[in-house]
Amino acid sequence: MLEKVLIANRGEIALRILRACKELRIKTVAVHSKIDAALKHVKLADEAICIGPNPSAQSYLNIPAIISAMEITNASAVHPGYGFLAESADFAERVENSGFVFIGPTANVTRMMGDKVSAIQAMKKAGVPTVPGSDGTIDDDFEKTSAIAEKIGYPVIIKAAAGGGGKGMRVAQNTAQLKTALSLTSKEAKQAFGNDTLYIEKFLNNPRHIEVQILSDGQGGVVHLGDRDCSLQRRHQKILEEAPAPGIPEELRSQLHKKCVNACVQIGYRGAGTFEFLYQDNEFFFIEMNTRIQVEHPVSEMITGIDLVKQQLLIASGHLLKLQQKDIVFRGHAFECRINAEHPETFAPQPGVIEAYHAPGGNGVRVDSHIYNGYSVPPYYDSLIGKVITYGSDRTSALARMTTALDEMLIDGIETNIPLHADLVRDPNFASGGVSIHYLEEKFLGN
Ligand code: MV4
Repeated sequence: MLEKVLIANRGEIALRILRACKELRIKTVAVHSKIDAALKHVKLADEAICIGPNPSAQSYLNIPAIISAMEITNASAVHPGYGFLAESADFAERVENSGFVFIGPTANVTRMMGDKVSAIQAMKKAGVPTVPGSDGTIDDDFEKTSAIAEKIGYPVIIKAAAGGGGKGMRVAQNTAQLKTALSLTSKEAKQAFGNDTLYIEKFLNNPRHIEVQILSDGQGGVVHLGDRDCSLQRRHQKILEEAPAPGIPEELRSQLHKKCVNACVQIGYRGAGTFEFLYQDNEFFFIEMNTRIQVEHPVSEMITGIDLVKQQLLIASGHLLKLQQKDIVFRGHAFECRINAEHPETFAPQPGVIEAYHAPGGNGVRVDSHIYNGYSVPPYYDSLIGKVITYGSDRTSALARMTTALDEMLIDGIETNIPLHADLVRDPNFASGGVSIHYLEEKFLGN
């Protein structure tokens, strides 16, 4: 077993990782920015080191500072959580070259998935269904690109190979739009990622966002933990997730899960990972793979009883997966509401002191949060301050529990998006299940 893990993150996920380490009797090192000295996991960790000033670029993204902290504390491994350095192949490489374990896939696999074009090509080769598209990158020969777009059929979407998560994409309805879209997206990609490589896909106008969770030991053992529906989002920020994805024919789902498992064997995937798909007209289309633990992982934990972070630690320790697919039983339904320190209507971030906090509870209610009475939400980082997760034997009872939990939760001193969630869980369209990625934004236009 790993002896000592450095947690290269903050907030609720740092606390989540700390808890998993404690259960496995692994020693912990917290690293934090100046303002984050009062974080709950910092106080609970065996050791804590301040790695820099408040801006992430100088602390949570500061690779030399993190590696120095590993050397000073004699940590054996680093858990990157999500965000920050979680999907940095350069970070993974420098960790491993310094003789430490990176809790995640190999740097090469992370690099391959970071380039969306190579990710799609690997998946296509492994038998995972992809979006009809340019089948590789496009060059600056407009006639050639235009012919590709005609063949795919308009509308098409132009995407940056280095993009993902919504940055660097543009839709074109016809040849004229294609020309402008190409030059704008290329400039944007160069600016944002230092890489202007582009590719084209058929644009799906009203899909759902469904993802498949896998665990792979990198030694041939792979299982899936089913799917999640993450369609409720605003400006590429997920708001509310659930597992399993409702209303999908069972045969389609199980075929997809198997394809993801096979792909993990083929690419030599190691760790927890997520295959992201768009789902429209009863078809799945792979778009990206996430090589990290995700914010919404608890909904998959709730319906399988598997602790994904503990599994990550076991895999990183070199253990073969003890889990076999036949032993994973899917039971019930789970929802997760992301609680953000932001104004419920304007979405403006709301840093400040939490004057009072009452967490919800009861049967089937889980709260993953680092906040406490008197905690001050700093203005420097993501506005996520916690997650409310509810479980029920079916979708209706899990949703009823979420409604009760949200009504019970109290956060005073700052505005949060709890009222938004309280409204959403009562939305009849959401209650019937299977709304598209555009639903939330459209609902707000109507308000
Ligand atoms: C698409 C698409 C429609 N058609 N690709 C947005 C983020 C990136 N992960 C991929 N994205 C999309 N790709 C094709 N071919 C629509 C989106 C999209 C989206 C996808 C998932 C979740 C939310 C979204 C919001 C807007 C657009």
